[in-house]
Amino acid sequence: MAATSAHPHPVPDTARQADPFPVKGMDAVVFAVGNAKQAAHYYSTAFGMRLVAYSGPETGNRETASYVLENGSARFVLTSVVKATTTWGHFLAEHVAAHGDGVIDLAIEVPDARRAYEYAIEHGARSVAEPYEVKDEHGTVVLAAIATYGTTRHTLVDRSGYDGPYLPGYVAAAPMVEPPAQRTFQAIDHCVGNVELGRMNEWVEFYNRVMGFTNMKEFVGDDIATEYSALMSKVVADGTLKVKFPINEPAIAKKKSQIDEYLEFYGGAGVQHIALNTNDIVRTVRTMRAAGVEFLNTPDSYYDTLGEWVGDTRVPIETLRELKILADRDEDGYLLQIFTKPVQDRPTVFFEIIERHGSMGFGKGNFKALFEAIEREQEKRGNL
Ligand code: TYF
Ligand code: FE
Repeated sequence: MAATSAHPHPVPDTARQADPFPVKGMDAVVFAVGNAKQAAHYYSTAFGMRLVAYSGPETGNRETASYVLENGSARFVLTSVVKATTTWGHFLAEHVAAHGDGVIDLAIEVPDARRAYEYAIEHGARSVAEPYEVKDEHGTVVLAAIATYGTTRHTLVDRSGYDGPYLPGYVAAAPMVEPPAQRTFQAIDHCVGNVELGRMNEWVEFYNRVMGFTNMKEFVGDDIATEYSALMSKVVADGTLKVKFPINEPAIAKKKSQIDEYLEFYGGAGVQHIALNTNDIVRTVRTMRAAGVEFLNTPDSYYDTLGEWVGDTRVPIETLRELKILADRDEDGYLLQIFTKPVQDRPTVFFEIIERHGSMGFGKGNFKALFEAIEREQEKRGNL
């Protein structure tokens, strides 16, 4: 058959226009840390990630050392300053001095970084980097960046013209240790930000306006906040739900908010937790616990009544109790989740491991048990 100029089933323009800010997913979570070499070792040995790329003095980069770790589609980049010479090196050094180890960039993969950037700027985003290209023998990547809460940014990444290990300037690297036989997790489920008192709605509206993200139905409102959570939370997501950003703010409640503790020790707004998807949370938690990862504790009383309301989760309640895994159910299905303690000395960034079976919620049924567990840790630190 002869080729025709018109595609027999053209994508209607309305469908193309429906998403003003199309995203492919999370590109990377970029951390600025004091010692990227050791952090890369921790995420390799304790989290089961695989080192895939590196940039540093040995590759001609005299200023910073960056380790790229992957697990399925989840990508972390750990960056440290070797010797600050440019604005970027000084920014990183000052960031670590002010905030401790933390997330500087929630990078989003987009089909067109120039368009995404232009849309964001037209809708009021603050520019961090105008669109630019980086090239090497593997092809070209188009990058741009906009500011979000605190000192955090969103780099917009179009890597469709690139087949190297990460970005130009990086070389492929071998794993630091043999990764676990079975993956511990395979994707980034959501990335949570803590913002200052009274500013949650402002940041929710920022994502509505700048990225066309819409609000998901799960949130922590005034009622829950005053009763026990000491925080308020709303979730924004892109139309495909691949990128989900809950935003928390402290609430004035009976106890000092865990969000205030974060803001005090981080020195402002920033990323609070990164949730990671697994298909087998029982194995993941066993593997990570055996490697020394500390998870929040959950009292036995939680498991005494869990079976009455959560129904069948395919994992015996006794296994959930043994590993302190939480479970929740809504009209769409169920989820299993667990939270690590903070992964640095400051009570700031932590992780969540989540196994979803239909539910697209965030564990509303667990908020009480979870926030009480966080408060027990806050109390041990003398911050309650
Ligand atoms: O991402 C979420 O919304 C859940 C619940 O400080 C949550 O993981 C919310 C706030 C918080 C810890 C967990
Ligand atoms: Fe979460």
